[in-house]
Amino acid sequence: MRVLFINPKFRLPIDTRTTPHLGLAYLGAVSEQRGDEVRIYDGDVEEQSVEEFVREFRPHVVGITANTPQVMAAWRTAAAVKSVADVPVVLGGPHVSVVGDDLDFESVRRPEVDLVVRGEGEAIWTELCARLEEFLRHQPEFSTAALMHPAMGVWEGLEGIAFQTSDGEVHRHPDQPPIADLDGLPWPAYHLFKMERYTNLQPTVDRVEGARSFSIMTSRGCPYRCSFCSQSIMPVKWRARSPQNVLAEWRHLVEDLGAEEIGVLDDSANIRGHRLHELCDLLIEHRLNHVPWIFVNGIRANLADGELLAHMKAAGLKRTAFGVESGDQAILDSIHKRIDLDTVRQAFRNAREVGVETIGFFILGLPGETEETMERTIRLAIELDPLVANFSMMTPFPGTQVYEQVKREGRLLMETWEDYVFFEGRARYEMEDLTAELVERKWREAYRRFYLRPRRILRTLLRQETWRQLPRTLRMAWRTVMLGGGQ
Ligand code: B12
Ligand code: SF4
Repeated sequence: MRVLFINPKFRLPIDTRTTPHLGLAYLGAVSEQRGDEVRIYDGDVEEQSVEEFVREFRPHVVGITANTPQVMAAWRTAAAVKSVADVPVVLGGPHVSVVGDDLDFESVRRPEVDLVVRGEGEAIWTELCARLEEFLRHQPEFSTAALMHPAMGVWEGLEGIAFQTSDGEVHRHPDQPPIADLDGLPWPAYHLFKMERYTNLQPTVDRVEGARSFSIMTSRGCPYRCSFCSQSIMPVKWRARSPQNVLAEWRHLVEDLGAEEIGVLDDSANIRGHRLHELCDLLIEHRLNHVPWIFVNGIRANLADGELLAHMKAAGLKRTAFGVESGDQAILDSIHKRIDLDTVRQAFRNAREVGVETIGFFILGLPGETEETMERTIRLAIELDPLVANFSMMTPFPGTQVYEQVKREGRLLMETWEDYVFFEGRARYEMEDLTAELVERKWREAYRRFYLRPRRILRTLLRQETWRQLPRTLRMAWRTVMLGGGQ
């Protein structure tokens, strides 16, 4: 079959990186394993219109990914696809996987969407395509209406999907269990992407032009349940690939694809230290440690001891993020971060001692915050002094505990799903004494106070990258001074 996957275009705040969509890269790989002819249309880098692309490729099925701020673009894209071809359109990704708020039904009720896949997509996609192929074999004159006719029963028993049959009934099948054997998955199909069109991992601090950056995921899921974190895709069960399996893909990225930097996208890569120690041994033994890698989304600070960080540094780790979130212990406890501030401080010290650069993620405006608690967060950021401090305003994503709390006790300030982004300088909810004005003021202050310290400015000026990409540096400086948001 001809299979098309789409990452809908989404207006990104300036200087955010663009990377190939790892989820679609996995789905592309399993589809190719089935023998499908696969194309990926990434709206962030594509020049052709979706309509033109569909007209030329004539897919048998279209799969579109959507996180929350992207979902409306996904619907518009689905409508564009349908305007040129009668082809089944399937939506997947974090937004449509939130069943608590019926967000799967929200999408399948739209005429331009036929099915929704919830959770990890690889196994479901394979089965879905097999059923569609079987249907097509017996229907030389394809119509989506026939495919979705209740009497056809094409989707019977397929777990993890929701759909609307052509009689208007919506159906939700039970979840399918998380993929148990991650080593059994194929490697992401990067050859389906126009790699030269993407940025590097962290364009705000590293070289941009000509970098060959790839992502890898060595584990899925997270055993923690922070109240603000959207976990609709990756279930509570943390599953890891074996070090040997990760090594094989790592080698492929470096030796076959020429990776110059690797972003490790795991939610919590360091749940089991010995797994990482073993991986580091392998990277060193196979001389892959010359290619720098970065934990872009953060590792758990309570599991980042000096020995592990030193070993990872020797294996090529250049930088790691930590989700610090708050400088106030009571707030940290209330969001179930399950960490204390001294442990966070120790993790940053450990990283500094072994020469691993750090990124700190901080959130302002968590439920229960006051001017004082946010002040503590800003002070902690300055004390920890990571290479990059990222301050976001608390954005309650559907399916999270904070979302439920704000719906009960506060007021969401977002009008459409497109507003669910947290780097735009706008507070996203109000609750009791926590006003938008207060959070926005503290957020602007956080950026100014962190980045406009003389010591910090000096450090920036001493970095080669600052001068190598002067226009970008000046743009960032302007944003930091005028708006507050630099990264
Ligand atoms: C890397 C990353 C980014 C990168 C790249 C995003 C990308 N396009 O991949 C960047 C930095 C750009 C980014 C930005 C944002 N991100 Co982000 N990101 C991630 C992260 C850490 C990893 C994504 C990943 O590669 N996952 C691994 C792959 C295998 O999973 P996947 O992409 O979800 O795909 C699987 C399934 O979802 C499903 N699937 C997905 N699409 C489809 C389509 C079909 C047809 C089917 C059948 C199945 C299917 O099958 C795939 C394979 O199993 C996730 C956390 C996480 N654990 O996933 C957050 C995450 C996706 N991001 C999140 C958020 C909030 C954002 C931002 C909105 C933040 C902001 N700035 O305000 C922006 C949105 C910008 C945008 N344009 O969309 C949330 C999404 C929550 C939600 N309800 O939407 C997540 C879940 C983090 C979290 N726990 O809160 N992000
Ligand atoms: S914020 Fe990090 S530790 Fe907390 S649940 Fe999300 S991924 Fe896990």
